[in-house]
Amino acid sequence: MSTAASDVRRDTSEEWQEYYQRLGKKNTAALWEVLSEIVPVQPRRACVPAMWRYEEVRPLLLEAGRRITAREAERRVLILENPGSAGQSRTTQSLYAGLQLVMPGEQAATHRHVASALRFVMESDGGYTTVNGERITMQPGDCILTPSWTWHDHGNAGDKPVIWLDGLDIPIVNLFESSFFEHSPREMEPVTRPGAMVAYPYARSRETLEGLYRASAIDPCHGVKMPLANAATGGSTLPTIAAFLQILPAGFRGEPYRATDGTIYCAVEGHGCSRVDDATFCWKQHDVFVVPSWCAVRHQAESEAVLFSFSDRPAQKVLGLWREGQP
Ligand code: 1HN
Repeated sequence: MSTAASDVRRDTSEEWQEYYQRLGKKNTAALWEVLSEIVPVQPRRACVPAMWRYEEVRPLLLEAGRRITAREAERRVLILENPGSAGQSRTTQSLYAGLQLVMPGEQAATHRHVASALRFVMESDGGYTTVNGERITMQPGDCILTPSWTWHDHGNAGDKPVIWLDGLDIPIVNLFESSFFEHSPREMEPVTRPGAMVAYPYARSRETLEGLYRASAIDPCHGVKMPLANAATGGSTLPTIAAFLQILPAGFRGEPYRATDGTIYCAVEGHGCSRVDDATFCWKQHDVFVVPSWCAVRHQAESEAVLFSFSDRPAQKVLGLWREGQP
């Protein structure tokens, strides 16, 4: 470890302390005391690698279903909180993820907020989400977007629990202190945008991925990884969030990769293990794991496997912050 100038300059003598106190009184502070902390040589992260096993979290979510209604809760969600930043309602430094439950016959209220959302469906037979008045059916594996400030509600017309993974850019919105939220005064919002623009049915994306898999070379780190492009703009899935679907061939032994976009993964098909820095997460369908910023990840798959993932990559790219590399 190299010693930063600020480490050697730090002076605790009474004379300096008295000076620092006078600085504090005038709302000033000595940069040389904090520089290496506020501008680290490489990302210093609070978030840590973590995994949530579906078979462990699902019963807790169903228990919430017995304890509180979707109406009472506004949204009945268990936040997948990063253990490195407990109590901060975040999964990576910049993104929030949670598992949401809608019980048969339930309806979650219509509201809108500045934060953008995506939903990745785990269990649904009759679940739907409404975006700006357009009802979109939820099927397992579907990804559905709720762009910033669009009205949305959720319902379950079936007779089994509907469960999905939510991804929102809440920590980004709150970093900028630009959050607004409101309830709809109406029961249903009039249709203002075509729903096809915000829905990625799994059957369709899986077919596209399969085509790519047959036609392209296997990336040594990612297998075959495909972004879910925004149908309206051709750009990233959402302005702040990019979602991906990737296929790992049976027996895949990936090389390590790291990037500054902390990424949330959800296993869709097959099983395998991902090594994230020193942690190893062996996953199967619906398990969720997080690869924090600049942590090396290396995926391995026993059977052919499909992973869904999302990160803040487009936000970092537009700000000129994004970096990647092979450690
Ligand atoms: C929200 O509106 C949803 O609409 C899910 O399903 C999670 C977390 C925080 C704030 C709003 C939803 C949310 C949320």
